[in-house]
Amino acid sequence: MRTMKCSAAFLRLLAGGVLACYSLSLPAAPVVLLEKARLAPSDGAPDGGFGRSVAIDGNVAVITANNQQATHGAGEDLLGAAYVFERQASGAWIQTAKLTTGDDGDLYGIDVAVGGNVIVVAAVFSGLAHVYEKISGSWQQTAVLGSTSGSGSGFSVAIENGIIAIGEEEPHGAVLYQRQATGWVRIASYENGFPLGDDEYYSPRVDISPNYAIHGSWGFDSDPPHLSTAYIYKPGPGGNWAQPTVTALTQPNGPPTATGWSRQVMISANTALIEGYVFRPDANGQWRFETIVPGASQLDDDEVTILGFAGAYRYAQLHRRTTSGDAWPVRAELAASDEARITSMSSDAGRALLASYRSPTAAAYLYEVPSNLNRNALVEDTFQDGDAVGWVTTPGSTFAVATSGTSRFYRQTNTTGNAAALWQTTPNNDQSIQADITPRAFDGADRWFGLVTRYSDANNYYYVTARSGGGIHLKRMLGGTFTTLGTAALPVTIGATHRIRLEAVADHIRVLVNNRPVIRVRDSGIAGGGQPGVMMFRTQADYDNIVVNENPAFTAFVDDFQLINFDWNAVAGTWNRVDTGTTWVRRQSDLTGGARLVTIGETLGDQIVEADLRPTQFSGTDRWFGLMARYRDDANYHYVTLRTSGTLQIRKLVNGTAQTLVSVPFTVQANVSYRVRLEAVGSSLRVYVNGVLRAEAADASITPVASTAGVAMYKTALDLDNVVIAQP
Ligand SMILES: [Ca+2]
Ligand SMILES: [Ca+2]
Repeated sequence: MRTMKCSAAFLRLLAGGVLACYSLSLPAAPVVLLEKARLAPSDGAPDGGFGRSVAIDGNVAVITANNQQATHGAGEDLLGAAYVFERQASGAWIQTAKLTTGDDGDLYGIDVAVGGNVIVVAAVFSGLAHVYEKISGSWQQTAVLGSTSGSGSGFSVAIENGIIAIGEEEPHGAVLYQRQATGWVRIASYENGFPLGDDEYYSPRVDISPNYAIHGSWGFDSDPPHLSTAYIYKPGPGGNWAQPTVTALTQPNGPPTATGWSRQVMISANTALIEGYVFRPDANGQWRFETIVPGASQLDDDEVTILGFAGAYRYAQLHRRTTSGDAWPVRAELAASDEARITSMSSDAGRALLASYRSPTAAAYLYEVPSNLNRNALVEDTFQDGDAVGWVTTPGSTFAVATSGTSRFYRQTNTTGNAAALWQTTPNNDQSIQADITPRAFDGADRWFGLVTRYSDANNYYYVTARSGGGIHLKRMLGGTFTTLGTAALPVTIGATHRIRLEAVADHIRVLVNNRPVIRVRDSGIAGGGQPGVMMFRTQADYDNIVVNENPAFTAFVDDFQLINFDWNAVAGTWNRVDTGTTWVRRQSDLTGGARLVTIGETLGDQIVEADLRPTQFSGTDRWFGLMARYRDDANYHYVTLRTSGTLQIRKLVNGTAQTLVSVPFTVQANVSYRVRLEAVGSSLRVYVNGVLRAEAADASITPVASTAGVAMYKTALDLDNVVIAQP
């Protein structure tokens, strides 16, 4: 019997301890997507800053590059550029142009917009918006707008339906241009809000839809304050943009904010998104606040899709408006296959474009959003039930469930050749399998243990091998001939547990070690079919905690505290960023009570939480420190405690009431760093310290939806470092 997680359903414990799925209560978890295409500039973006701004419309994607070496005009920035990619009939995205002004210092590319055959690139230091049109198959500059008062100041640009909107600093507002026979003609100039002296915000953000234009006004904290306001313009009779009806919106719930609200504004047909606040006009045309979408950044033209930041920018969330229209749940999680930190995003017509301005490797990531956004169920086998139901072994294999202490696992002891066990159910073409693998003996040199996906027969499958002499290789067996697709370094030690994952998701074939990708290739040699499983060659090995699912794993959150960013919520305690002399850490120094630090940004599935925890001082006896997972709120989460009383405990807090699920002996000392990993996968909870499984428990009382994670302690001072939160 295996434990099941019912992602698309409601997990319920029946009499007799049987887990069952009900498909009534909970919506399905969102699908996890890796990029369909990786868009890399043909010249590698030599001046850096690729991904500063992105825009996608139809088959055209534009990614700007600008390194902005010195900000605010205090020095020179490097040459900006806009790279144009177009989708070919084959489905491939090809770079078709690199646009540039040739001037270094105009901050060309701070913003970009594309609509049909028109691209607009903003250059705020020169106060200009450069307009390009695709003429006879090539992108040509057809106008340079701005530079005089009231003509646009090149900070924010938008285009829709043949009308360009440009933010204007002085007078404060927006300027509209329309393509006419003679060229781009200014048709409206809107002046509203408070012009800001601070050159960090040269002019308001703008956007335009076929029936509305919008700009935001930052506001000013004076007496009386100039409130942050978003101005919406509806063209007058005959579509006259020069004589609009104006609506001014301030922050709707609670006292309006003086500064900062309406910094980010977007409008699409009859929906406006202002700093994550969604507005729509009612039957009388009055704009009404509807709801808040946390982290929201980009509103799609379809009016039902919002892209937002999540997990300290390690992935993006795609929200879809429900058919009843009253909510915007997350329906997809978009991650880059190489864990890039996401800094900019755009979406259109079922595609999303993400980029990482901060990435050392210049790339943008193009996603095709499928029609089915439901994540399929994850299956896990811990072998704690003592059987191996669900596994089919290949001839020449000798598998049996074995026991050591309280742990049960799947042991293979035959060393005459290849040995394998396959997961019996027929999964989707997308297959991921991860396991804790402990080699026990190699029969000779150059032996290996690993995992398989898309295993149709002994001659056709993907596999990963951890080699007896060290190293890990990703291979493909096709028609009986093997090919090595990629390699990475890996210490391989008899008796040590190796956490390895192999994924075949679309043509992304990846190997993860310790929940981080180490080998990534695109390969379509084996497009689908077959089974996932475990495999080894003339090696005795133990397999445990096997997870089989169809989605790629992704790293939702990483923090080594080297950057000053604080993507956390300090729930309790005194937290400071401290330089220890060798690295930056986040230090908790309050010894008077509990201290908790949780991440900003929720994940929607299972969690693997890992960190270096170094206690420096305990006040009193039976003090503790540890990690939290599935943190729903400060009264509901799972956690592990490493205690000065000599135990390690997995606990849960449900409606404020704590309960110990398992307690094992474990000794902690001050000023020793512990690499602690807490896993909450399906109904399983596991704790590893320094890579060794120390305790496990089963609990299904906190369902894995919309939760954060973090660090907790009680009357303990501690240095925190190298936090990683992954979703398997
Ligand atoms: Ca086990
Ligand atoms: Ca650090």
